[in-house]
Amino acid sequence: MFDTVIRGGTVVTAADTIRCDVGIAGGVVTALGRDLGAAREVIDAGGRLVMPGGIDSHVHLSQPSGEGIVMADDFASGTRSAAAGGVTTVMAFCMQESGKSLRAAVQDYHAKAEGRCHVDVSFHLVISDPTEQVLGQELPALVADGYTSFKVFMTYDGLALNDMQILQTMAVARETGALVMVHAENYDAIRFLTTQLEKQGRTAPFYHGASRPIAVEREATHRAISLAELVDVPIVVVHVSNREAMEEIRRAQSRGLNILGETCTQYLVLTEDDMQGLNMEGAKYVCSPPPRDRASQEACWEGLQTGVFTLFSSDHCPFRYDEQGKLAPKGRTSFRWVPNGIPGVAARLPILFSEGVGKGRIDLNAFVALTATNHARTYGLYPRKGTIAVGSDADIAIWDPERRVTIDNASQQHGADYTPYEGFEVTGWPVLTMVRGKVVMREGEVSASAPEGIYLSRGHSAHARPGGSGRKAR
Ligand code: DUC
Ligand code: ZN
Ligand code: ZN
Repeated sequence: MFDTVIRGGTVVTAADTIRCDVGIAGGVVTALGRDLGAAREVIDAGGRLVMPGGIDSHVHLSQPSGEGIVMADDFASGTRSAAAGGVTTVMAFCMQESGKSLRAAVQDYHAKAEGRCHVDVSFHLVISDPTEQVLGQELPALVADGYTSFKVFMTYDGLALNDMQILQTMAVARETGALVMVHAENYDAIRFLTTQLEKQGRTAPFYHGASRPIAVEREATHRAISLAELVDVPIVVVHVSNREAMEEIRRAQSRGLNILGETCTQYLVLTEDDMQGLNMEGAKYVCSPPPRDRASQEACWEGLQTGVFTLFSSDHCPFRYDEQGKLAPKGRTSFRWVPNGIPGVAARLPILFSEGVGKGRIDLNAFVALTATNHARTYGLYPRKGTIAVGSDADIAIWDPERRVTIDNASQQHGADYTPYEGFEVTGWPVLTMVRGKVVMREGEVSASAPEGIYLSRGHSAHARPGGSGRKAR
């Protein structure tokens, strides 16, 4: 007897598209087949797609964001939004604050997440202060404990690491088999351009983009790749926004380097023109790197289609459009102070489905790979997560591929008071989200019962191993 059978749907994985039932017991998939037997609950999926729940490996929740600024989502609201959008696992950044220990940050984040998550969660570590103690003791111990990925920033006051620090951090990743994610923008170039723009009185949010043009991202991407090559480690260049950075990654890959690329929803469907004439309201679109132009959108699609980018994420980093967020008093004096980031964990899958699968840019199997399977492989969760197979967690999203929805803020169910995708029309929508066999969202209603999401300790990335694997296996 199954706990649940999902009957009559089309099951899609990164590899296959098959008409079959899914049998679930004890929170895992126990059978795939035709006319599966009795179950306590039967879910009719006739005419629907049955896909692995989305994994969003790039999400910011409850992150310290500067004086007086509060992130709009904590683990409760952020994971509610994830469930609404067909996502069953989110990987959030656990931010080390300068001068503090990494272990303390991890404990802090567990306290924030514990008992509050509607979907499963895991943490990447953000290394902002790579002291000897952090690199020599804390980080190796944390990797051994299942925190197998960390992010370094090449820009931002209080976060930017210099090249020496990045090399030292990458060396620890090499030794321990962890995966380094890189925010690639040139810090000094941004500071120089920001100062110039301010001198010219160009302080409105619109000028945020001009303070970090494509060359800023391209140069840092090239440098990050070079540093990784020197150390012989794989890296993920995250949130890539344009052709030049994409081609740096492509070139590295064609040279046999193990460089991974990620792009995000905003780089496919937003442009800098969305901020034209908006004055302060342009702050709603301020994120880094900034969305660019139509040609950049095409380049990001090309990256997804050709395998240069294997990860498609939201970079959900939500702030309210009020004085605790985008309109913080300092932020009104210059774009320099506007918190960077936009919400999008619930919009990611419908937008990629509609614009990608619906418009013939990618097929269904690529959709699953880009939104679930590759994230699980890259960050050490596969095959428990990221597929529908016997023995895998029953993390499933059921989609109505024909449903037409105009995205609005209410549909996102996040803590922000706006969505940058307001009015965007999609065809295809997740109608049920299941985490480890439990339905957490049905027809937009996120379950009101106590959240049962758990923390996931992770293994090594499929792309990394202790001792260096900066070159792709031949
Ligand atoms: N980097 C992120 O990864 N998210 C939001 C802002 C940023 O700079
Ligand atoms: Zn970043
Ligand atoms: Zn981010």
